[in-house]
Amino acid sequence: MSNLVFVINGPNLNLLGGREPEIYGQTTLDDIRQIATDSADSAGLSIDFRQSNEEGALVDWIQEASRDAAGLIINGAGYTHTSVAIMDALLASAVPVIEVHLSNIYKREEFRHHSYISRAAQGVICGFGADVYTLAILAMSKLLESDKA
Ligand code: CA2
Repeated sequence: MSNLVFVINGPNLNLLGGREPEIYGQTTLDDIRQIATDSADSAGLSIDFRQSNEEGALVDWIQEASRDAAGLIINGAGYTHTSVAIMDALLASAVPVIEVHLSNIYKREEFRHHSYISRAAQGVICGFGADVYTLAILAMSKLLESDKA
């Protein structure tokens, strides 16, 4: 089985490190890419880290991950709370899915408490800032190890 894990990021996460640092911190998406790459190296995984502001691109990438990768980590950003299309793509996916959010979505506005992605996810990690990506990679490596057994 391949050791490739897709890490897919949704809309506006390209703005990280600029506005709203009180919610999302000062880490940029490029910093997170580096953190995730280092964590994957330590776990013996390789990652393909992507971001798009477009729902259709995210759906295409989920389908690509299902064909080509061993697992998928996703921060759907705003689409988490709205997108049936992303949920359907994830439900059709053959690989394990872990959902991440930088902020604790349950401590925020009511509309952020519902996630379409969670229906298709093995687990959800939120509220620990950029560390959620490291935690998700660790969780994914354990999942993939147990799948091999
Ligand atoms: O906490 C997260 O990771 C979120 O997925 C981030 C989304 C939000 O809609 C979700 O409810 C929770 C928002 C991403 C927008 O990121 C920005 C970063 C800097 C400045 C403005 C937006």
